[in-house]
Amino acid sequence: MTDRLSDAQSGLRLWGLGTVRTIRPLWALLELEIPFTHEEILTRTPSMETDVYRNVSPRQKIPMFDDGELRIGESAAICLYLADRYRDSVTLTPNAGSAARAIHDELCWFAMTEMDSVLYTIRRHEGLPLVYGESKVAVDSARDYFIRSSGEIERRLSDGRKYLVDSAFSVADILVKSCLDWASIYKIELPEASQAYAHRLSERPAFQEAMKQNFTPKAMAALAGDPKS
Ligand SMILES: N[C@@H](CCC(=O)N[C@@H](CS)C(=O)NCC(=O)O)C(=O)O
Repeated sequence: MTDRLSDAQSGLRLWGLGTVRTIRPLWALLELEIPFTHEEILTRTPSMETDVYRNVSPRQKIPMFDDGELRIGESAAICLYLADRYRDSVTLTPNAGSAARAIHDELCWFAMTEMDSVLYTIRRHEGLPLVYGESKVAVDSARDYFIRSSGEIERRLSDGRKYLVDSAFSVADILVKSCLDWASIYKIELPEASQAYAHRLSERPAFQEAMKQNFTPKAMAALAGDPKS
């Protein structure tokens, strides 16, 4: 990216692409069918190091998101904000205060703290040894822990439901599906209902478009550690 920001058609701007975390808000935006500007910030490349991006994300992380004066990070928080703020024609969260919302939010927290953070242990101690140190013990125990977490998702899906909450696609599905896909990249075998669920969600047009926009050839090269290509 250059220091010149692209012209926003709306006040909505998503910063970052190319990772499991960035696909979450991108997928939510595409489900909601709202226009936004997408800035190509790629992790561990010089695009993270510009003054512009340091100003956007002093903690130097993607994704980040702007809506006018509002600027937030954290992929799950961005998805929840989008779902609550832009729920005119498409609904991605149950109503606040409902039992369905409580279960929904439970699953969102579960995805982030019992799935995402565990997978990030594998990423750090197997995929980024020069930055975080290599640790087979940490990686092996994270893999076991993830298998235990995925058992909880399997239990919830065992009655044959299509989506995790209330027969409707939601942010919880975005977060959990992204973690299941991430686990598959690490060759963690998913139980049967979880596999079928992840496959079903892959058929959503917004997911397929998000995959295309998120995992561009340049982003894939950056992920593989070759930011120059
Ligand atoms: N919990 C954050 C994690 C954000 C995160 O760690 N992003 C990674 C890319 S997936 C990143 O920016 N890494 C750069 C770094 O840690 O230096 C979220 O879900 O948004």
